[in-house]
Amino acid sequence: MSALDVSVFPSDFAWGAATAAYQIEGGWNLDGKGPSIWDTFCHAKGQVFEDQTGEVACNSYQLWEKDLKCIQQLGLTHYRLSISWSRLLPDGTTNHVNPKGVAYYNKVINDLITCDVTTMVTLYHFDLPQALQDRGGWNSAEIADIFESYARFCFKTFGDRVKLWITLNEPYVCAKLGHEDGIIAPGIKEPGISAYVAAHNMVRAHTKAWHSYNADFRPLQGGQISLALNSDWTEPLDPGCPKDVAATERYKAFTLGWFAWPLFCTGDYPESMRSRIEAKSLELGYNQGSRLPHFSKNEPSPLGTADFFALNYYTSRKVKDWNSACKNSELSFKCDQGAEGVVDPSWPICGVHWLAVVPDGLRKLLKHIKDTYTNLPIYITENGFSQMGPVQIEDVDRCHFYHDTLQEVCKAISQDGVNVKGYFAWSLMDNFEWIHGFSVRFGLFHVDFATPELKRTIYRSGREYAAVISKHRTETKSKNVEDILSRNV
Ligand code: PNW
Repeated sequence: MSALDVSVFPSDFAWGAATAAYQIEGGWNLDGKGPSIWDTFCHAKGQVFEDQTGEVACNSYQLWEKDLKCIQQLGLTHYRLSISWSRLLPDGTTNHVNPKGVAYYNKVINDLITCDVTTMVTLYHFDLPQALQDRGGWNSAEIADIFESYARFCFKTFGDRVKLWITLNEPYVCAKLGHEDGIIAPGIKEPGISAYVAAHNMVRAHTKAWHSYNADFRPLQGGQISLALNSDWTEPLDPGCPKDVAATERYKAFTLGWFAWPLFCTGDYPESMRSRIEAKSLELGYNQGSRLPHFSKNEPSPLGTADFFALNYYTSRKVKDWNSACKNSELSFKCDQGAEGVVDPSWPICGVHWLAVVPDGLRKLLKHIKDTYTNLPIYITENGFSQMGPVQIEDVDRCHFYHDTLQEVCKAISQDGVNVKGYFAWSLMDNFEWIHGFSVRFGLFHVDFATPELKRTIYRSGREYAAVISKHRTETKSKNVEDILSRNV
């Protein structure tokens, strides 16, 4: 294994780890928190592995100090956390503020500052207040204004100290898995309709929050704001087959392009997405208007509403044409997309079935983003490796994964000239992995869920990540000293 040349990373590189409120906090009904759609979803039986819930999870609500110790042990420069909307605003609106929720996040943010760790805050990581779901959730147009008020409340309350904001985490996952497939909260299964509407309202919500920040908070607070997009790297299954090549383009358009086009290219969805959906509607005799909503001229445009590119990368796919499989079928996202992503049999799978380990896909994706979308700085806001089955504290495979991945990030920076500003490992510690409950472990720290202390123990991969960070810090410091000395000569 060739050593990682840490000198390639810029001196102010962000070394981070990420978590999300519902996955770690617990305290689901403590101190005035309102329920979220994930509380509801887990409580309806049969949705999550062994009907597990995030009621307690890592109990970060009460054991935050333990998390802080983990962050310090890793030597992180950055920590990405998410705010539980309904802990702050129990019914989702600013009509009722929960002071204990405000106090909790104030403590977390202040402790991080004391420890010289920069906080990146995600406003929405899948846990919509149930009260807002009861009003239609992401399918209701009013959600964009309600989200904007929530975002403004957060900027006003925490923005003196928080300078890196993510509005929404993975709108693709939220729209597709939550509103098309119905396999995550809110569990809506309306193929070919609901995901487009939900995604549209998410883009509108993000846009309004960005414009609010830009106009009213940035001048004083000086921070940056974006939204986190997940994307696989994709290539045609058979590069010699024009149908697979075309399907790969469609796959890209319907995943990353769905959100990146409005923000970085045209202010609208990819043209190919529009024309496919129109054509499919026609073919199936659907005549209740366009299924892919249009951006209104009376609202601010999403174009240009990101100050950096936030990327969550986990895996890659080979893509094949899916058109023939869809004849006479019902409306669905997949038939609109007309493409299917498959795992190359040569790729190892880690833990969860969907997670094929393909570190060089990240390098290719970073270059793709630079060439297709923007030259803005890129933060890799999530990337990780899961374990299932017996716990291995000596997680050698995960160590290799992080090493190989960081090597690819190095190449993206040094050989492809991509402006990568930071890397956040998913995740700081084992946590509630959505439908897989606690059966899948993504942590740099092991959490012993069998005991009430929820003891955190560093994995070998955590120790190795800490070593990379510390090496980079040492080299950067000595380089700074050299620079200063050479200037003095
Ligand atoms: C990411 N699913 O995407 C999320 O941002 C994290 O919250 C999550 O823990 C991480 O990936 C690892 O899976 C998701 O199947 C991927 O429900 C898969 C799902 C959800 C989110």
